[in-house]
Amino acid sequence: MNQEQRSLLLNSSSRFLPPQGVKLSYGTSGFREDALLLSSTVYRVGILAALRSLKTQSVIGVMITASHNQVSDNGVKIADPSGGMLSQHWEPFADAIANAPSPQHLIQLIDEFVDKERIPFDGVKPAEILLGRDTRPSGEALLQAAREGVTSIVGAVAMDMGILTTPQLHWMVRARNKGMKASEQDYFEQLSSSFRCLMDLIPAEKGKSSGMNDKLIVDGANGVGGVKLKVLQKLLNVLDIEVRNSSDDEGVLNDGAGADYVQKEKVVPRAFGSKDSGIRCASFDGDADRLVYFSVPHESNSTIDLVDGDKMLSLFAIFIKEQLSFLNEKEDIKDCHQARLGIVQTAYANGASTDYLKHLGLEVNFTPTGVKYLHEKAAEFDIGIYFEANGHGAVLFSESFVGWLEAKANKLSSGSEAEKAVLRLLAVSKLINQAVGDALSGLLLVEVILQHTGWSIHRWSELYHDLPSRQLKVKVADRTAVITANAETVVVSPPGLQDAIDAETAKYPQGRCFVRPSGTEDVVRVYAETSTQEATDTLANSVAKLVDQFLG
Ligand code: NG1
Ligand code: ZN
Repeated sequence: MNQEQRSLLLNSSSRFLPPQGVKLSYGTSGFREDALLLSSTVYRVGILAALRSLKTQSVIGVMITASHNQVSDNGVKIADPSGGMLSQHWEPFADAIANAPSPQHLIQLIDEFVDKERIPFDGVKPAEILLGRDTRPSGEALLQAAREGVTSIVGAVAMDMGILTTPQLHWMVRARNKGMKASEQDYFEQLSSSFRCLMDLIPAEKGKSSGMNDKLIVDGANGVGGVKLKVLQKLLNVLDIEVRNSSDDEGVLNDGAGADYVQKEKVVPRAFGSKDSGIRCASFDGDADRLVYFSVPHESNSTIDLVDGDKMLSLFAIFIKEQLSFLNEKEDIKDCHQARLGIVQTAYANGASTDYLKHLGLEVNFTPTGVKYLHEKAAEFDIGIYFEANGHGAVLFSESFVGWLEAKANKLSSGSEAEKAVLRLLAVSKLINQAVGDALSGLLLVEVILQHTGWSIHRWSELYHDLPSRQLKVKVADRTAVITANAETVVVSPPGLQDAIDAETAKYPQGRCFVRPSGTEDVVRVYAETSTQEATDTLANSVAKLVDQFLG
């Protein structure tokens, strides 16, 4: 770095001093904290984004959001050139600069990293960063901090893309780097045109004959998703959707609403109740990268029948598998046998879903929690479907497979089953956000598949029965003391804890239980599954006590 660059950094970083006594960590999905503590972190992530853009000579994204966390929190994460998460190889640098105690330390770290990574400053394209934020009140000021971080790198340009869902920002970064149209309007048009294409390909005898309740009610978590869904709905003009808990309502972001609440508590979000019984309902999280469906049983006021990410994965897998089978039937396109369909889950996937998917003859893989791991694994297949039980997931198509489909589309006889299957698969590859899990695109795919199969939400929910499960959070002195292995299913440290968990779990038939430190909250999470809800709750509580004894 030259003198001009150094003094620019020194000047601006002295206006963003880090909070005292807080250790920040990039975590499962960026930095998250009380918003009041975050301005120096966000400013520094702005610097990191500009360096990443110089290094990759591509557009980089910075998203200001804390997803499902309470409204007083906020967070920041980076979208890499592909639209995916920041390369894990840069995470230690993110941690180091976020925690640098003074501007001098910060500049020294940057200097060393620039040398180590050979980040080019001269004679290269200047850094270009897209900034987005969700609806949190702290977002605007934090976005300014990010902008100051970006522009403290000489020549770097920051563009404020405004209030967006997290997946929209990731989509824009990916589209920009592919030289495609990348505005918010382009996003909406891609989703709506591929959705329409799938609707037009629904077999005549299916569709409306299902008797499924046509109306869909969506809980927007009082975040950004409900607002954007209303825009999309106007473009589509075919779906009957009522949006509740949209941020222009009275409610507080994620407070008693949203996908995280609905999935973990298994109760209706606010503004829903017995009046909605039997109707198909869905819930977004605060930044609309998660989606779950649910229905309210007739006899219920608050409990729900949850249709989680695992069941969404199963629905998508059935549909994709069916399309691939249409291709395989056709003699002249037998080469499609090589199309590899892979499923990716985490330890939080309900055991019944894994059994069901395996029973369908699908290859099921496991990774640690966190989209970065799931996405990376799914990208190894021609079509990779990944979902977390909490509703974050996507259907990824490899570029070579999309190329193969495009070539086939031109050759197959018009109106044949094989041609329709190819066109459906191509439409899914455009409808589903290829950068990151996206509640808006996921919702459209669910809606069109339900119409395609003629299934109601109840028929869908009956694909298999979830094993009773329970998730608990335990506050401990230092959650980083918990170290896990085997896709987070085994605790390696503190010693003795895993043996104690095993001894407890062995008391229950079909018992499964694991603990891991959260990457987004200051807690250790406990997950338990057995054959009855009562036993599951007892197991989860006993293991939570063990965690407290070992780490409290
Ligand atoms: P942590 O807090 O690391 O468990 C949570 C979710 C993840 C993922 C991230 C990112 C659970 C159990 N964990 O991570 O699956 O979605 O948030 O938002 O739901
Ligand atoms: Zn989210």
